[in-house]
Amino acid sequence: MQALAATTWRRYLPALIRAVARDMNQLNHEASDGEASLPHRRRSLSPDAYVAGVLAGDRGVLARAITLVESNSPLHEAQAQEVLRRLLPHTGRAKRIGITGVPGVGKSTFIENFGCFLAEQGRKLAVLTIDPSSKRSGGSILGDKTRMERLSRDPRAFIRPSPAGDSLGGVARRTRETLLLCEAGGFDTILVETVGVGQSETALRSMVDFFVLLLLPGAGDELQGIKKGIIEMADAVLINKADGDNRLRAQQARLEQESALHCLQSATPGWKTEVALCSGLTGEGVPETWELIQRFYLRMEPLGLIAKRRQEQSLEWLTDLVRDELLRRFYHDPKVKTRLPALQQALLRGDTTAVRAAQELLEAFGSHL
Ligand SMILES: Nc1nc2c(ncn2[C@@H]2O[C@H](COP(=O)(O)OP(=O)(O)OP(=O)(O)O)[C@@H](O)[C@H]2O)c(=O)[nH]1
Ligand SMILES: [Mg+2]
Repeated sequence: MQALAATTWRRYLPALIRAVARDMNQLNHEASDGEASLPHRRRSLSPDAYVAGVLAGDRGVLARAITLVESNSPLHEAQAQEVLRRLLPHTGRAKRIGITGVPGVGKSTFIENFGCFLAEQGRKLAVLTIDPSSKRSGGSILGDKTRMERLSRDPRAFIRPSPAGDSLGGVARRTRETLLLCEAGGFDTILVETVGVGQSETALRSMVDFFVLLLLPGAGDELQGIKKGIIEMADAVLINKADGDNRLRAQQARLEQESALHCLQSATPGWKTEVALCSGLTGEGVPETWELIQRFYLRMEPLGLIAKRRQEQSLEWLTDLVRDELLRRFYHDPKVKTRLPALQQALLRGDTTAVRAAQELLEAFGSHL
């Protein structure tokens, strides 16, 4: 019996050691990429150390710098802004690509395949998400990573899910800053993904150069929650899952989308939005998607149109930040808070007009500015 146990051990021990080593490796990987799950264990770094580490391509420091920009503490915010300001001269060199589509359209599967293809092409890839509903727990990080298993194990790729517990404005701001940190960290391709069900596509459009909309074949635009506005934002429409029995339906959907696009204004002046077929599952259409994106840059970059778009986006961002902060201050103002319920009631009773009520609130707010 003992001899049997010893033989069994001898046989399985190497496999067991390999499995434990693999898990430890994975844990280390998680710990460095998913820094936010361990925010209190380490001493904080100085701005110099953040800047030097990010520029040296140290992923652990990059992950910690992202955690810093995600922090809500005023002390961290001041530090984060200092780090970002110093890193700004090293940003702007990546291709910024946005990907959207309804839940289940195959975004994660596509990004896994597309990302691995890009890594094989020698590109350094960061994948970010804008998802205001996400819960930053070990579970969700693992969930994202299991859906992009191959990519998350590739040392050339860096995957960072959305911070949780924030408004869309908060998540979008942090994703923008994370994008800049990744560029300073040497990533030359940034994919930002969002679920296309609400306002987050607009936030995404305003931070990327090229915007990809994934559609399902034969699901009908209404079913996919696709509004004209979203199609108008796209630089490429990919009919995904164009494999197996879906092929014919996908070709049909492509024709329909092409004719619909004829009547719409293109998202980027000088670029005709293209419709193509692809399958994130089989990888068909993935190299062609990359060719399409490269063609876009080849056409737009020499004309200065990418730089122009980014400048417009920066100005838009400034306006958004001021508007969001003013709104926040307005609704937190004690005088506004006291008067608002009575004015709302008066408005509903017909005792005042919306314009007068707004004037009174703004006067109350302005009286002690
Ligand atoms: N046949 C086929 N199935 C696919 C393809 N891509 C994804 N799927 C399947 O579709 C389902 C959803 O895929 P995901 O990649 O998780 O979709 P998603 O858009 O990331 O979904 P959310 O994260 O929920 O928004 C999974 O069961 C995939 O296996 C494809 O190209 N072809
Ligand atoms: Mg997904």
